[in-house]
Amino acid sequence: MPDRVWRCRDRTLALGERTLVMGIVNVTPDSFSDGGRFLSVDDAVRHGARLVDEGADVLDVGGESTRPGADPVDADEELRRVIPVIEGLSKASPDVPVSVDTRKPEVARAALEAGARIVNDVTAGRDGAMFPVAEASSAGIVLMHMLGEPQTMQNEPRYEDVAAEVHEFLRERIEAAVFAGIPEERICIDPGIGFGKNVEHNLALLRSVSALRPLGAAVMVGASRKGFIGVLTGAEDPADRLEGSLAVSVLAASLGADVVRVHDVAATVRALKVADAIVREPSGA
Ligand code: PMM
Repeated sequence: MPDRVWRCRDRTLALGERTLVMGIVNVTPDSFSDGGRFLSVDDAVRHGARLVDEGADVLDVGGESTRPGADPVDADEELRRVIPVIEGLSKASPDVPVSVDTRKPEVARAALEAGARIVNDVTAGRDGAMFPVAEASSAGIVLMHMLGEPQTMQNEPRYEDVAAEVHEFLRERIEAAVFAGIPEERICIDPGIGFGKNVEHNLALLRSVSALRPLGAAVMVGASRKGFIGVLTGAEDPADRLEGSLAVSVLAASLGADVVRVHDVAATVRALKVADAIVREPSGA
């Protein structure tokens, strides 16, 4: 038996045995690293199915870019982008939980009706209607830290102690979700790498991933192809940030992350097979 689980409607993901991989399916014209590549429904569903073949444990479908400076998208447009893709993926890969990356409760509700099993909310339930939607459907929920709004979050973000402040925020959001009736076993927390953070903030948060574990929820890290990797490696094109992204996934695994959210699933799964073999205790040992 796994020591902990993440419950997402009728699916229970075992935690602690190996690091789970959430594959990214962005259906946006402007996402920072793969925006515009998967705009047709068929293409997006094919891409998601390929990520499943490559070993993705979860697929995350997003229709609103949250890259720094991105303009908000209205609910109708977001629904038009994500619902057919979620329906297609739920049919093509019924065993793999689909997550909807949205901060709008009405989009989350429709996505859950279309077959999604997880709500990935980059605002951690800032809209008060989000928790009731997740509660009513027994969906899994990801609560992520973001400082401010995507349009302005990278304008000189400031913290006294970034790790302490982000951890306290996530602790408070878990408490709020539990108060709204969502059991801890359905919650995953995420420090929100790149969301209102400079390079030093991101590095401090990554160093302190293990401190998130005692909060009780599953822990996710999403750093794939992000800007700080470009700064550290000189890779301006996000597609050239694979090695840096793998370094983060491997270190996140060794620091106790349960899930990594990535674009490059095949390479990440291979890297994690080795990392997990080193850092995870074999069961029964
Ligand atoms: N990053 C992005 C979007 N959604 N969700 C979670 N939980 N964690 C993240 O780090 C995160 C996210 C932005 O990256 P993308 O544009 O490549 O999807």
